[in-house]
Amino acid sequence: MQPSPPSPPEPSPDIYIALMGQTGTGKTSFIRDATKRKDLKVGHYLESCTQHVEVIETTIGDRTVKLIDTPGFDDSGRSDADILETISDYLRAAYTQKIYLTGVIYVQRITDNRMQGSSLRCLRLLKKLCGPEYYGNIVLVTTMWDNIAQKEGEKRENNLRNVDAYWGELLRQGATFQRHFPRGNASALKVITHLLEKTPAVLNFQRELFKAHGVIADTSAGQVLMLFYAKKLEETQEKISKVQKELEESQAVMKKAKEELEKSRKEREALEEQVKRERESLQAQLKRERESLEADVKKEREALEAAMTKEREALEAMMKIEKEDRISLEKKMKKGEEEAEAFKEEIQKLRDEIETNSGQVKKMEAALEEKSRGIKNMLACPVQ
Ligand SMILES: Nc1nc2c(ncn2[C@@H]2O[C@H](COP(=O)(O)OP(=O)(O)OP(=O)(O)O)[C@@H](O)[C@H]2O)c(=O)[nH]1
Ligand SMILES: [Mg+2]
Repeated sequence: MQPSPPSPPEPSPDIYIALMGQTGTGKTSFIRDATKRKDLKVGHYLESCTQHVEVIETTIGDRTVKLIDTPGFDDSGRSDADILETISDYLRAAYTQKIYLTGVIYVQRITDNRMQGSSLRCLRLLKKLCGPEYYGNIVLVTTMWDNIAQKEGEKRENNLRNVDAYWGELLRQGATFQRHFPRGNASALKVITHLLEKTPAVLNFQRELFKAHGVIADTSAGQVLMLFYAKKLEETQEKISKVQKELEESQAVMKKAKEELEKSRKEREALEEQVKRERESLQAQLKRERESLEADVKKEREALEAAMTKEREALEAMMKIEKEDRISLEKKMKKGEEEAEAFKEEIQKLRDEIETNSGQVKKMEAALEEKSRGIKNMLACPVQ
């Protein structure tokens, strides 16, 4: 059943102050500084830390202050719609329990050198969540001053103050800003003390949510996100169409490549078949040639062997004849030698005879000489 709208604010004795902003801006750290509670978990590096709405109670003077820590927007692991839903659950419950926020502390890093889409969206959400009537209850707190040169920080702060879409409009309609610097209890308490003066009020979002029967999309904060998601959807759809077109183009390219692949596969198969056939025919031809060559070789070897046998036999016959010839020659030579020896002896004998004969001839010549001389002498002497 829809709860009846709460009657005009009856300030609860406790002070409720919500901290909002992007993830990692230092909301929980601010509460730690304000309450000196070291047990509160803060994030490390870029990871988001606070996941649920958490209420941390502290006492300032004689007042009980309940600081509402909220999960930061622009969380890489959760959508802004999811975060808004988490915050809206708390705000709805608070509204039905007649709990009104005395203030909203919007935390922002001074080190963010430009207001990107997410920072702007977050500021837009803040405006829609609070509504212009509530701007006076907002404090814009900047953190991380220890991470920036003073001059650069001041430049950025001025830029935030002077641009309507940033802080300009909020400041003109009652919001204030403060540096959380030097970082610590004093600076945090200064912000909270400032808000203690404020009158608790219903947020625009709580009112709208009540009217919209809890449908966030029907609230102006919801609309900010709807617009963002619609734009994102449009961008995504554009990307999808682009990708779709690229996909179709690459599908066409792939189809063509597939056809060409199929064609070359068929060509390769035909070629392989042809190669196979040629190889088989070549192998058969080779086999035939080898067999014929082997037969030729066999034939030639046999013929050669036969010729060799024949030649060997002829040689052997020749050698036999030669041997016989040699033996006969040797015999003849021996006989010749013997005959020569006998001839030699004959000659010697004849020589001896000649010698003997020549001696006798000489003697006969000498006797003849003697005789001739006697004759001559007889002839020469006058006959008396
Ligand atoms: N140097 C510096 N670091 C800070 C400052 N404030 C916060 N931090 C660091 O910033 C990181 C994030 O701080 P958190 O307090 O967890 O931020 P958060 O806004 O609660 O983040 P979510 O819970 O994710 O939304 C932590 O490591 C803090 O120590 C500051 O003023 N200066
Ligand atoms: Mg936190």
